[in-house]
Amino acid sequence: MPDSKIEQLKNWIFESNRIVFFGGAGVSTESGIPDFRSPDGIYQSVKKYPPEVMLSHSFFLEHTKEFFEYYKSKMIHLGIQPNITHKKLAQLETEGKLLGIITQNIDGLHQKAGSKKVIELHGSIYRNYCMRCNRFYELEDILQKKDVPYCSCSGLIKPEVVLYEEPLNDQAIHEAIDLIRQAELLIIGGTSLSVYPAAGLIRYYKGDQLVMINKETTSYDREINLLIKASLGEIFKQL
Ligand code: CNA
Repeated sequence: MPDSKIEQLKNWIFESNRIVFFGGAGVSTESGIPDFRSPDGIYQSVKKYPPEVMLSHSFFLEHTKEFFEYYKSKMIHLGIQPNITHKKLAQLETEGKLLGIITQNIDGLHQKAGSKKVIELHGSIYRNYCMRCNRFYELEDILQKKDVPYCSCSGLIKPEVVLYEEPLNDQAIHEAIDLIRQAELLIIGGTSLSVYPAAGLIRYYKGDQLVMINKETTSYDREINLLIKASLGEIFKQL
């Protein structure tokens, strides 16, 4: 990684107090949570159906037991800790430089690292609701219930995670657009930018300090002002 790229990024971060971070599953791989599309990602481990099917709304309703088996084994990782990227981003917010984080992740690690303004485009494993009476359940409640989790009212409990075929939460979209529009420096990291409409939100950025830190190429690479093809941990430990 050329030093000039790191220096450029450091300068932009030093000069700005309107930084926004837009991230995906690659932010958490260095904490030990596999992403979808890396060579060792979840896509490679699936035999029967791809994640888009297993984690879809119709599969949840029609094959609820199989859905929860898959969901619990692939999407829930206990005892995982934030890594250097989560921590540095939290620190930048504390220093008044970072306006907020927009994440496609559902793992809650940004909040665990101390970040306050986190827009979770795809929800969180930590929030679960009965589909009948709307009662709230913790993640532990879901894990304690064998197979399919049911509420005391006998309604089905659904994780507040945006499944394939489901729309994003309106408020999350509006907050994300608002944040991106305010950004002077937008850092995108650890995302293949292939899941829509989330990926399309970066189109709302109109500045000229668009940074991408990703291990692999994405279809947006040509539009990036500062493209850093590396692991996030390697870069963030130098910031
Ligand atoms: P993705 O499509 O799997 O892409 C991840 C991208 O990150 C790839 O381009 C990788 O090359 C890159 N990458 C992986 N590790 C690193 C690293 N250490 N440093 C830099 N780049 C890295 O994941 P997206 O987030 O783009 O796809 C969106 C899906 C994945 C969302 O709906 C998520 O909910 C879903 N997901 C979330 C989690 C999580 O919450 N931790 C885990 C797995 C999947």
